[in-house]
Amino acid sequence: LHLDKELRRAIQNQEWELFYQPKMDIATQAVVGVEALIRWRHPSKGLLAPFEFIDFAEQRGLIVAMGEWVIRTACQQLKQWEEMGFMNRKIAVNLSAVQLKQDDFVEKVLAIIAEYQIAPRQLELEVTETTLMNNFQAALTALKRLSSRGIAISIDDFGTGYSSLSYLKNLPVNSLKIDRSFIIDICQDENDQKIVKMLINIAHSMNMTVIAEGVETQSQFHILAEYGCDEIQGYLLSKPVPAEEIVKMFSKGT
Ligand code: G
Ligand code: G
Ligand code: MN
Ligand code: NA
Repeated sequence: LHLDKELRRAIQNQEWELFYQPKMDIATQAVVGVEALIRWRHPSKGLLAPFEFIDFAEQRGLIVAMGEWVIRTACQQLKQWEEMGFMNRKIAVNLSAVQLKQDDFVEKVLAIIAEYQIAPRQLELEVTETTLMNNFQAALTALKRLSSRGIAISIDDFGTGYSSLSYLKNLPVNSLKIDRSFIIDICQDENDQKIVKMLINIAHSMNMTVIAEGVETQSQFHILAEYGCDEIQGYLLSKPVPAEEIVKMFSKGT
């Protein structure tokens, strides 16, 4: 009950901040985009991570307003980066199943990118297999419409949910994010090596790009480069940081 009241106040006062974690293109070694990760700047408890409030916000439906704020703020940020000379960067936002089920979700996203004049390809929506399973038909319909307008769709935490391969077959997916549980031991574990190679091959054969999550070491980076992985994300590059820190990682004109 307490958290409910606090979250409603947080929505009123917009006590949110977006942190960003860079994604690097392996071939060019340029930071090509970021994943937006929400934080709650709580007036007395300090900066709260998503695990402390996302599930609750979903249960109460508050995730809808919060999620719209995330998409709007991400688009504002893209505009701001362009004004600073950093063109064509991409921001990925995480979606909740509750958002995808809203009848007006697609219209809202399209209205926001039109308002900020964002090229649809600059906005990427990350959905997990669990999110998709929650209401597959609604998710499929919404994602197909967004994809047909050019917005990029990626499957987050790939390989940890159910029926992963049927999602690839039926959904308009642009990229797969390989879950960090397959990356953590990739230098030693032959099974992880085989799985990651297989995922990269199947994704490429279906014209999808592959992002490895949770890359923490140079050795992991090298093995992923050797396998032909497209992008990496993880502490090797940076933990999630405020927007000002990300700008230092961009290079102009690329
Ligand atoms: O660093 P981190 O603790 O931020 O992220 C934890 C989890 O919170 C991630 O798995 C991510 O999917 C989720 N998350 C972060 N930001 C958002 C958001 O804006 N919306 C939703 N639905 N989930 C988010
Ligand atoms: O959306 P997703 O579930 O992938 O959320 C990303 C989460 O993973 C965030 O909580 C982020 O802080 C965390 N994370 C990002 N990079 C790394 C990493 O290299 N190692 C570990 N252990 N966690 C990471
Ligand atoms: Mn994610
Ligand atoms: Na993830």
